[in-house]
Amino acid sequence: MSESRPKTASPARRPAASGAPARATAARQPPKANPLHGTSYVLNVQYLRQLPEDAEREVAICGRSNAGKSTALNAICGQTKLARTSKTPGRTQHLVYFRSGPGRYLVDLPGYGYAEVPGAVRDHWRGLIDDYLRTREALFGLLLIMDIRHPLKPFDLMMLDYANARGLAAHVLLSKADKLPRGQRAKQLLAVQRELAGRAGVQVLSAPDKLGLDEARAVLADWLQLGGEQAAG
Ligand SMILES: Nc1nc2c(ncn2[C@@H]2O[C@H](COP(=O)(O)OP(=O)(O)OP(=O)(O)O)[C@@H](O)[C@H]2O)c(=O)[nH]1
Ligand SMILES: [Mg+2]
Repeated sequence: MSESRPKTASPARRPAASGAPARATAARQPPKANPLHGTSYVLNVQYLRQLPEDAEREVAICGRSNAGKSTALNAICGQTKLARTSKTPGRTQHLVYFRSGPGRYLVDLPGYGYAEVPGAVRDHWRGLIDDYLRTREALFGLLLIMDIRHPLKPFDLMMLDYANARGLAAHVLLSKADKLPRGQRAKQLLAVQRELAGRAGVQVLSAPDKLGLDEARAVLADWLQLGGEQAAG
């Protein structure tokens, strides 16, 4: 009689051989799962009518131009080329949609406050972002990125006011933390936490130093209701 194991069964899924030493099995444990790891690019939205219709929950990543939004998104998702990053402010020019699970999206917004972009383009972005923030029902929370050296600018405070008024969750990433010595980093974190007084979560983040990534992942996984095991497919 032939063996009944399906042809697709992979060796990795077979139960461990009964005589295998316990320590060898423990050593093969995978690193802590990143619930955002399966995030993939979906589309660039230039007009609200293009927004995905199956969205149940989404998180918008916002902040001033060049604050490190796209870099943070890549680092949090554990990928290098998911969102485009650039030394030139104004790189992200649409609402860029990424899918982290069924009906779950991360949205990379164009940076606000960038003066060099031609007026007509900037007006279009502004209108698009304003309309999106005002009307998008699936929007659950804002991930607000601020350069740790220049936090809490008027636009940032406006976004937080907006999030609080609309009842959206808000979490602040103080980005580029590697640009400050440790002591100043901690001081800046405390100052921003005090200033916001519980209106938003606040943490530091450095993409090159992989600092604060697990903390940010936990917030997003919670907001988007992603389990560690959940696939993006
Ligand atoms: N040292 C350091 N540089 C960073 C970090 N995050 C971003 N940068 C740099 O900052 C610049 C801007 O990063 P982006 O991620 O493109 O910024 P953005 O906010 O998406 O910019 P726009 O889309 O133009 O609004 C790039 O040169 C990045 O390499 C960080 O954690 N540490
Ligand atoms: Mg960007």
